[in-house]
Amino acid sequence: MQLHGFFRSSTTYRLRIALNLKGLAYDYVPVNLAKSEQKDAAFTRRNPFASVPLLEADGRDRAQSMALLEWLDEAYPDAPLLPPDIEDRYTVRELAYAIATEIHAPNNLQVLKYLKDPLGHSQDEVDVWYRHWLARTLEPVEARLAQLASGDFLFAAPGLFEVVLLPQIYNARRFEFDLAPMPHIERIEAACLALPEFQRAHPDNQPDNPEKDHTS
Ligand SMILES: N[C@@H](CCC(=O)N[C@@H](CS)C(=O)NCC(=O)O)C(=O)O
Repeated sequence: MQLHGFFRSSTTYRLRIALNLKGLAYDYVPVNLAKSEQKDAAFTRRNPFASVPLLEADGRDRAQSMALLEWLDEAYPDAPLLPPDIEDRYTVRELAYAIATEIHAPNNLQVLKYLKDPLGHSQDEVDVWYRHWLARTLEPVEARLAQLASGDFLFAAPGLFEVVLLPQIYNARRFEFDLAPMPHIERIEAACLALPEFQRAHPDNQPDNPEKDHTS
């Protein structure tokens, strides 16, 4: 398998965690979003959405991270990303898709760029926008977790929810979003970051991160 992605892309980060949790080996092919390589013709021929991640698997190019995560779970059912009970699967999807569609969608790179040019907003205004959409959905996610979760993860093992949550929390910290009032989210974050599958997937540990210590 080949995963085409960018170290800081939260949607690529989702795929790295899921592949690690499932124990699936992959080659990592960097696509430099800072140089707009996702818009190169050679890339858009393979992924017309001009975004990462792109996963080449079983001779087919696949895009769109949520569809990819669901496909991975069906194609490689070991270490499932969804729990066995239908109601628990519903809960995982409720929270994971809320984050994917109501935080990531308004906060993705092309939206943030559009706010600046052509709409003319300053970086400070863009940061306010970013934190607004984080709060708008992390608050109800935290409220749900207060009703449902008391352990290290939403259910017995980390799965689709944690795969989608952790990259958004990484971004929240980059944008100096205050997570202190969200103890359930912080508890799950800490438990995930203690696991090697999450550590290997972290943006700090990717070969295309310019700040990575390549001597270690
Ligand atoms: N819905 C897509 C969104 C993918 C996406 O927006 N990826 C970002 C990086 S996190 C990207 O490639 N952006 C390219 C751009 O903004 O031009 C998915 O879940 O895969």
